[in-house]
Amino acid sequence: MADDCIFCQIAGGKIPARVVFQDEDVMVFRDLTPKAPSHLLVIPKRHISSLAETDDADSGLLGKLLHRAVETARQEGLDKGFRTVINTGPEGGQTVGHLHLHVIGGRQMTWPPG
Ligand code: DGP
Repeated sequence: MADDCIFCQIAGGKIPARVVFQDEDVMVFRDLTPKAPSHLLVIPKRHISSLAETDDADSGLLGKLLHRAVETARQEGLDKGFRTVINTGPEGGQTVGHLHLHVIGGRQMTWPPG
């Protein structure tokens, strides 16, 4: 847990969020500033600052996060499709320094995202 990390604080129940799923390793909650009708964030409860900070030992956890993204999309009824995004580092557009996977859907997505 990183004391100054907003997602660690959400994972620890210290600040509120609209949580839709959690188990011992993973939490899913609604994005504060949704970019589509469904916009959720899948995070590891353990502090990992970005995808670039993961290694082989994290393979199981990364698989769990991806699987949870699929389950989240199912729960949201995104049967026509959805987008998963992991922004990494400043040039990747990452603004919160705790690994998170966006699950976005409920409208037509365009490519490239900009
Ligand atoms: P990124 O740019 O990939 O680092 O996305 C960070 C996302 O986190 C952004 O879409 C807004 C969301 N966010 C930031 N602060 C909070 C918060 O306090 N609560 C929730 N639910 N979402 C947040």
